[in-house]
Amino acid sequence: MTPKLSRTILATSDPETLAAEILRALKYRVGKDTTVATPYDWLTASINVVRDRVIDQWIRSTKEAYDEKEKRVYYLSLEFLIGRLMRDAFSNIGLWDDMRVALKSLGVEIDVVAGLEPDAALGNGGLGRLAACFMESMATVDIPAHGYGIRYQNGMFRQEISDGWQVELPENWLDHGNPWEFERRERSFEVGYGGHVESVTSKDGRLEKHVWKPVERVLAVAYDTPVVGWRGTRVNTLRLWSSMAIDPILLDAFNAGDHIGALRESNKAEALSRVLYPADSTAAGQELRLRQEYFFSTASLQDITQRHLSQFGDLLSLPDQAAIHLNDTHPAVAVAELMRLFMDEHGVDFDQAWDATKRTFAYTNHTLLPEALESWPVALFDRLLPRHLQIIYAINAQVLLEARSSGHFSDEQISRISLIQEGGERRVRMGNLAFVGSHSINGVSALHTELMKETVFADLHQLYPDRINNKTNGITPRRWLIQSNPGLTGIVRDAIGDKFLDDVEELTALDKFAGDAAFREQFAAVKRANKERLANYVSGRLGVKVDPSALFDIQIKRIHEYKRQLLNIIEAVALYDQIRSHPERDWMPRVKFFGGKAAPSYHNAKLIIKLANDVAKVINRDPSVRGLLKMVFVPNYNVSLAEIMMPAADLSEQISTAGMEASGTGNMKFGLNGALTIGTLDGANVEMKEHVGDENIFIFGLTANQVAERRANGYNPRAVIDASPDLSQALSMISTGVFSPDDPNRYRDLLGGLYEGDWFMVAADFDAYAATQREVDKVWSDSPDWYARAVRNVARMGWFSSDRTIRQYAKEIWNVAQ
Ligand code: 26V
Repeated sequence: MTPKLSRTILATSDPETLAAEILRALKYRVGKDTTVATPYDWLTASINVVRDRVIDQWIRSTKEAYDEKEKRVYYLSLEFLIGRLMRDAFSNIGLWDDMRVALKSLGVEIDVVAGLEPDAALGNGGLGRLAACFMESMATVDIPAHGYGIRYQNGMFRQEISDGWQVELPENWLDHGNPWEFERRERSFEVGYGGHVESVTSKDGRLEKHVWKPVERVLAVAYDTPVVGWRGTRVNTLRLWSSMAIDPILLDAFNAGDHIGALRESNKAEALSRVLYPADSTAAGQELRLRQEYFFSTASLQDITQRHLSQFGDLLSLPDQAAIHLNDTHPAVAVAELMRLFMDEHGVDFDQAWDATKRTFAYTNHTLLPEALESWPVALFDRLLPRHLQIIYAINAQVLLEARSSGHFSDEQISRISLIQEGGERRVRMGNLAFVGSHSINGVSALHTELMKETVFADLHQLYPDRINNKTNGITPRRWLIQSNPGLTGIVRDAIGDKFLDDVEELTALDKFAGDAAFREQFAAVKRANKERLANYVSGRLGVKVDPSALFDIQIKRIHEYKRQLLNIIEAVALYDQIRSHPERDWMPRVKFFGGKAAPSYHNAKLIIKLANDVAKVINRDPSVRGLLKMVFVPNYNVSLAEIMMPAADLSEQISTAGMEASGTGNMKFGLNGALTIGTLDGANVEMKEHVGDENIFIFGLTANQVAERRANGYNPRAVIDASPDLSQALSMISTGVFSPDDPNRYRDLLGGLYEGDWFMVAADFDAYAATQREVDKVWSDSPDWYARAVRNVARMGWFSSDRTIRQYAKEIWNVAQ
């Protein structure tokens, strides 16, 4: 056994050498000299210089995994929200500072160049960003891992705000080329759709096997991006598939003069990897989405099985050498596809194939929202993937037999366990398929995991009680602290040394500095500088002036009713009203920031954005507010903007209806950067409270159990609203057009939802929320106390590192060494 790669910083070059290399790259890779080089050219040249070093380590990592026959992890995800890679790679490999000096010597500012790199937004929100943090952590904790996904040409849309409304524009992240990716034409696989299934029988009439004869075929071409772990120790691969017509220009048709017809096939094939579905809470339902799911599932499995076979010669040992992880149900069809490969392509019988399949897959659930649970009409499935449907029926027969023969399940339970939803249009339940095809099913926070056992998967949990387990989410401290908050990183290093850079749980050593006035002052100065940076950003982009000495209160995440941006906005209205009617009180200046995208078809979410902007306009212009309250909706929230906003926050809004946010990960990013949280006992907030301590977090509102109970026992929001003068007043201001004089009825339906049912318990939680906000004001007014709490948050957030999460997956699910 060769020893593991050494864990050393790979900064082997001095700035002069780097400068020379940058010039060489500019000349020979970009083809320019300094007189004509654009900032983009400098970006490409700089990335090329660092990339060379990354590649050396990449090849070593890959070879080592092969030579040592290490078990590999394959993380299948339809989303990887990776953001920019330059700072991440430069910093992890230890070259950021030297590159800064090198570029400076050439008259180039590294921050300007880094700001030009497109933000790779190949994901919607939490699930996609988690996949990106996991990729970085797997490289960091030295696990041989491959991420598999789709190379969308258009990732998440760019959001503009026009007259307060969200407008969606296409984001072309590949316009200037992508120096991080390597096209691997030789790694391309055929993907079939449609057609029929033939049965092959032996001479004596026995069924030998099934052969699927698809009618449509496209090619999946691999594009590889290196994923650099901390200190460059290991470099893993993110392999994204791009679709291509097998015969890009149908030559026959082209030659016959039908040029347009010849290109049609090619356009259709390429449409597969064109766009990311921009909805994260309503199952897409369209055929193209199912095609995408199968496209990347089969390409990845063909790649994995081919790699395994060429190294080990026998497919049945796959579960010993490969752990395949399903990031939500989006790749769940892979369960049926692996069965097909085993049985139809490699002649393995059903029982053996099923056993190996279950030992190979594990599945993470990321949401309990019923509308987000994927299911596909049986008819559609049959038309696109007829052989997979047969296999799903066979799996279902096996599972239902197990359930029935145990004698513990009622007919109703059996129908809930079934992979096929009956009654009305028959549908394939992807959650059930992922569950039965996996040896491990995990939730993403302790609360969410318990709720999974009680709700969506109650019956399957009873049938397979050992499978559900919890893996509380985490975030990578490299991107979310070291890179995005160098100021805080600097003062922490001075205070407690460098150990936390390699093991962020060492941050606990900072705890005692909460009581150190000098440290608190340094901390406040860093926070102030980060707030100034954000203030400059919003003044430059939006022309809104905000005071960096005010409390920065931030809610940034996808816009969704369950996340309750509406609760926050209504509270702002109530506060506005109070400030005006009680000017004599000692109000604490506050800026409320909002950011986030609404799914293009989500009407209420788009209205919430408009409301935030309408309210902001009135409040910000009202002189009687005297600048005590400002509201800003920051457009186009994405990973790069998060890197500016997280370090600038004093207060983090995590106010979802309890029981509905599976985990949240923004909550962790804020905490690690020293914001205090105001939040409900939902998702990972519950565990954050346990880690930071009750005094260092502001918890309010109904618990998940109380929400369930209220819903079950006839909750009457009207009575609640009537009993709260502040809420009634705020709602009447909105509904009488104070903020929408041009269209007083604009918010009638949105607010109507609060009176009729109020599913998300906005009214029920309002008074508790508002009272807690005044509590926040009180603590904020006592600066030493506030910053002591903030420092304790930083000190106690280390556990929420994705390194910890990944180690738990490695040990408890994947059974891989690290
Ligand atoms: C569902 C769908 C339905 C089909 C259309 C495209 C699409 C895309 C995504 C989803 C599921 C989104 C689920 C999700 O993002 N969940 C979030 O996962 C985070 C990481 O575990 C967690 O922190 C958040 O609480 C949870 O909302």
